[in-house]
Formats: sequence, C-alpha cells, structure tokens
Amino acid sequence: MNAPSSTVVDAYRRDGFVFPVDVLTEGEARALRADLEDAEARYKDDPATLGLVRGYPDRLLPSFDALTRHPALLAMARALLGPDLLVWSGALFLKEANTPSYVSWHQDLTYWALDNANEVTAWVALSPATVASGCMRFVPGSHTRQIVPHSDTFAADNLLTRGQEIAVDVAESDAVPIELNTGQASFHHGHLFHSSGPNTTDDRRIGAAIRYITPDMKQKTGEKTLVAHVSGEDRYGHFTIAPLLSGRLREAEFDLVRADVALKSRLLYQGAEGKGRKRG
Ligand SMILES: O=C(O)CCC(=O)C(=O)O
Repeated sequence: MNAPSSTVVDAYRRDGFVFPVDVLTEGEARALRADLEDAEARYKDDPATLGLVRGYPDRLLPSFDALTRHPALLAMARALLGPDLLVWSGALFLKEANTPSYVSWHQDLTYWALDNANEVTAWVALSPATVASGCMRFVPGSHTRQIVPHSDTFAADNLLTRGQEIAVDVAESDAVPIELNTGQASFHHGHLFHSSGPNTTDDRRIGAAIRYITPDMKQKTGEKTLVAHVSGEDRYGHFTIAPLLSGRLREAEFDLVRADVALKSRLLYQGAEGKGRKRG
C-alpha cells in the first residue's frame, strides 16, 4: 500500500481531517455489515451483550479486527502519527433508519482521559454517509484549538456518552459535510470540532470509528485500558494489549471487554457521577 502523498498529509495538518479515503469495496463493506448484523440478531433480546458487540466489534468479531489492520487505514494512520500504532477503540456509531439520533458539536479528546493528542479517528462507512443519513460535519482548522469548554446535556437522542457539547461559538456555516460512499473512510483529529444530524433515510447509517493512538500516550490515571497493537512497536507498556482474537464472539473476549467497559466508564464519566449514563 503506497504511503499517502504529502499533499494529503499537509491537508490534514491544515484542516484537521481528510476524506474520502477508499478502503473497502462495496462488496467487502456489505460482508462486514452482514457479519455485524448476524451478531446483532443473535443478541437482539440481550441489550447488554448487544451493546458490547456495537461498542467493541473489533474485539469480538475477527472481521472488524481485520478492518482496524486494513493496509489503507494503517498507511494513512502511519503517515499522520508515525509507525507505532494502537487501537484505543473501534466502536460503531449507528443511526437507525428515520430516527432522530444526532451527535452534538464536540472534540473527541475532551473526556477520554488521555494525556496528549497523538490520536486520529478513521471513520469507515458501512452504509452511505450522506447529509440525509446524518453524515459528520467538520469545521476546518478547528483542531488547532486546545480543548474548549463542553457542557453535559445527557440529551436523550444525543449519541455521545454525556451528551456533551461545545460551550463556545462554533462556526457552523464553515462546516463541511463529510459524505462517504459505503466502504470509504474519513480521518479526523481529536481536537476537531465535529457533529452529525439525524438519519432521515430508509437505511441504517453505520460507521466504525477506529481510534488510532501512539503507544507513548497513557491514561491520565495511569490505568491500563484495553487496546489492540496494530503496527510497529510498543516500547512503553502503558496499555493492556489485547491478545489475538481466539474466534468470533468468544466468552474469553467478552470477559476482557466487560472489564474494559468498567474501567472506561469510570474514566469517561469522571466528574459526571450520578447524572445518568447514556453509552459506554
Ligand atoms: O458517527 C457520528 O455521527 C459521529 C462520530 C464521531 O463523533 C466520531 O467518530 O468522533
């Protein structure tokens, strides 16, 4: 896989994002979606387990683990962050057909309790991401700001953990809709202002948000969240490296994931104790 051109990397440094990046053929994306939907069907009457599958598809389904290691994604992530890469999360953002779910303006790194910004998200579309289906919107250049104040709304239809939203003016008229065909990806910086609207189409909008970080990063509390080691070396040992998957939807991996949910919920909800929980 060729390294992305310096023009692409320069655009990322200037704007805080790049898109579209071709990753999967439509057929490959359809197969991934089918694998996910088969797992969703298996746990349709078990919301807790269904939540784990949607929150950790890359730790439970070999097809999604393979996605996080896809040469096209790794080539871009290496060009942006360097050769050594971990995946901190691979959760899905799902908007069912004709539903009001949305994502308020936010910066990803606000509440993840990581100690620096060596992070990039690859958001891979497993169905068309259009303005009508509620694709993301990015404000170019906003990643050059440090983390700005956010307020927690816990709004019912907000897909974010705390319904957090940026509490300063957002230049919405500058926002760029990030429309993607099935199988394409966008990459965005952890300080970028971004949001997305509701899905007004008759199909689900499905995106896999893969968070690549460098191994020198750590959780501010020193605790070791679960990551996958997908490129280069880890000379630090700041995280718990997940073993290679033993199979599809295996109990050993569910146990690891449950432990990580408990740890991450503590880290992600710090300061919001007792105010109600949404995801994660
Ligand atoms: O999928 C969405 O609409 C929002 C995703 C998002 O905020 C993210 O990946 O950081």
